[in-house]
Amino acid sequence: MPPYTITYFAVRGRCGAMRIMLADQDQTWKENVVTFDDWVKGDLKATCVFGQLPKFEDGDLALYQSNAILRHLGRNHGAYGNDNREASLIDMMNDGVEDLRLKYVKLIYQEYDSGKEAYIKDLPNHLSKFEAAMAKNNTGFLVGNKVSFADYSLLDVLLNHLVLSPTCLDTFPTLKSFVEKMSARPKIKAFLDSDAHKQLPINGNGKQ
Ligand code: GTB
Repeated sequence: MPPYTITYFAVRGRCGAMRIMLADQDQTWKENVVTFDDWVKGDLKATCVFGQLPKFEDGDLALYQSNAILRHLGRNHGAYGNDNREASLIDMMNDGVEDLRLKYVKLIYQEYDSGKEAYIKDLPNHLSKFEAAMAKNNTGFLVGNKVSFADYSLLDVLLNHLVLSPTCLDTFPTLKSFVEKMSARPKIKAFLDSDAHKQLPINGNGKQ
């Protein structure tokens, strides 16, 4: 029986990064898919610490909040830097990824039709920060010399942005190379090519 269970809606959404990470770390996990009809009944919501999904179970440990889950997996699988200094920098970079993810989620769920053009125009101002940090580190990862949970989260966010704006990385060679190399890691490639991944919409409202 797999040690991990993800309880979430039938979307990539806030589980995209953790699924990529679990695949790359050669982990198996169980998917407990919640339909919107079941969710609105409220019973499951009432049991969730913040009234939201995803819920992640590692044995008898139940976790909520997608970034806490990524950190937990980072600790479990050696993807949280080589020392405390790197761990702090990884936290910082992951918070930067979260800021971009929140802007993206706001666009998708609140202002897609009216805001898409302006969002794409402003996107280089955000991507340039990751380009600079990644180029400065010069290892192909955000921090240090090995993959961290922040890299998986950045990969997930960039893949989503490439669907929104297929040319958005054309002026960011370091990020473009990062996406290509990360996506070509054999276990990530197999996951991204899988029906389990491809059949899930990115977001819950059909916009992408
Ligand atoms: N900070 C939390 C985290 O990072 O885990 C945010 C979690 C969150 O926003 N959860 C949303 C949720 O539980 C789902 S992600 N919403 C239900 C509620 O609040 O009652 C976004 C989302 C929205 C809708 C669908 N859908 O309809 O399928 C899927 C995903």
